[in-house]
Amino acid sequence: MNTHYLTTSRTNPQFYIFRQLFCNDLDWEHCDWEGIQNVAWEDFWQREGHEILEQKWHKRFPEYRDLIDVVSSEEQGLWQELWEKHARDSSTKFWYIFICAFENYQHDLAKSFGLHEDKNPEDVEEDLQNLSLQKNPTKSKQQRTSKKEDELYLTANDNPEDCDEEQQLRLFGLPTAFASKADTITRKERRTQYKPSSSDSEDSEELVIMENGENEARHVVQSGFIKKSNRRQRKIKKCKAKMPEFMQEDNNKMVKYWIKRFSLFSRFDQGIRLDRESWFSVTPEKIAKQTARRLACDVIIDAFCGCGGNAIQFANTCGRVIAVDIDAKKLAMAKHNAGIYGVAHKIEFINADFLQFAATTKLRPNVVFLSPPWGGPDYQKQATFDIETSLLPVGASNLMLLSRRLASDVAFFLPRNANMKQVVALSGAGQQCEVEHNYLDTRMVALTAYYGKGIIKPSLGEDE
Ligand code: MGP
Ligand code: SAH
Repeated sequence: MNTHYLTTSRTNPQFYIFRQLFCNDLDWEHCDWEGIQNVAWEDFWQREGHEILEQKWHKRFPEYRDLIDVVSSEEQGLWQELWEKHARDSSTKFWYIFICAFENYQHDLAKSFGLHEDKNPEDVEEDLQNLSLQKNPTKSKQQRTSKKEDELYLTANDNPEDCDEEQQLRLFGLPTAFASKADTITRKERRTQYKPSSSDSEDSEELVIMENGENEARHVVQSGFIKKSNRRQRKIKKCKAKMPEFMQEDNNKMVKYWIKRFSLFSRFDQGIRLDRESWFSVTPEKIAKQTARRLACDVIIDAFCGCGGNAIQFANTCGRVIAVDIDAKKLAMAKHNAGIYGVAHKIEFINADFLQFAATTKLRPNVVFLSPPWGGPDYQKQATFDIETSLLPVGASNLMLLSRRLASDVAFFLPRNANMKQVVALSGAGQQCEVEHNYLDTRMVALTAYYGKGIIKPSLGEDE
């Protein structure tokens, strides 16, 4: 298919995680969808809600900082009311985006288990309505009925600040009379008091509209199909002018990675170094942080550390990080990048083939983390990615066997289209694994599978 959809890409996307325990095939009927959804929303809003509210507030009312100390107490009360409304409205907007991600999660999961979910776009919309949301009036009936299976993927323009007020309201399926919008949505009340999160310091709000010929079907932006434009060409040209020379070849293929550079490393501008392979392999910072929170321990081995996306975050949560890579140049970059995050001294960099290293080392870490090569961006060409035949340097079972020689707790970073039956089978007979599906905005980036009693979290509802 050669149609082109435009996608909006933000450099500081929202990060949603849907997690679930598996011990065999997906039992769709007995999945606790509501529980998964609630936990994921709570988790997201606690992690990012405070920062989102603050950012949007200061953007909307830049005068607030100067005024608040000098206004009368009566005016302070009005500001307080305005803040509360802002918090309510913002959580409503982000709830909507979250729901799109959750719908996509269900769809992605069914697909990765080989289940054919016969939902058409109308059903998906109906589900959204059942979650007490209104239909999005910007999508025409024709658009809805002409979508192919893959295009069920829901996206939302999640940067309301970039639209005018009326556009925003339409986008979220809300009436355009401002005062009544919060009342229209009868979703469950959500908490709007959060712990501040230690999120990325830079938030370049650069919004770039780009065309993606390879994955067009997954990138349908609800606001519509936009024709190729000179504007787009100009933006790409502007981007390319800033990119390192080695990224300029390849007919614009590397532009999308450049655009998301701050999502890969929030400190990108402080001199982060990446080679070509690492540009498309590095784990985005928000995901790496989450994995590091989950795998906090005394000693961890990052078996395929590349330019350090994961290793840097492990250094913040683990006592000792052993970072292995077969490519000495990447290791040097990883060390340099770790210096930018002030954690180089906490990481031991080992230039080795992990297969040999694992077979011979006397080290016994608490956890082994595996993020092997998936064969480049072409991994997406397989409808279902075979983790036994397509991972490098060897299949998943072999990597698991080698890793389990070192530790019983092993985590695997895998493609979003990984065959889930194979992912679950890696647990071993009668054992469980926990899988986190990682979404940046409404799109799944990849999944993280956890094996071993020491790192699996109890299932929803059980005590943690
Ligand atoms: P992607 O699919 O290339 O990016 O990789 P995106 O933006 O989802 O692609 P699009 O074409 O759909 O727009 C998604 C993420 O997977 C990357 O950010 C990396 O973290 C991870 N990743 C991709 N590859 C090819 C590899 C790989 O070979 N090894 C590892 N460990 N991670 C990879
Ligand atoms: N998680 C990393 C990216 C890993 S990409 C990050 O976030 O930055 C996969 C890495 O595996 C590449 O850097 C590649 O050099 C390395 N690699 C490939 N074969 C290997 C092997 N046999 N042993 C160790 N590393 C290997």
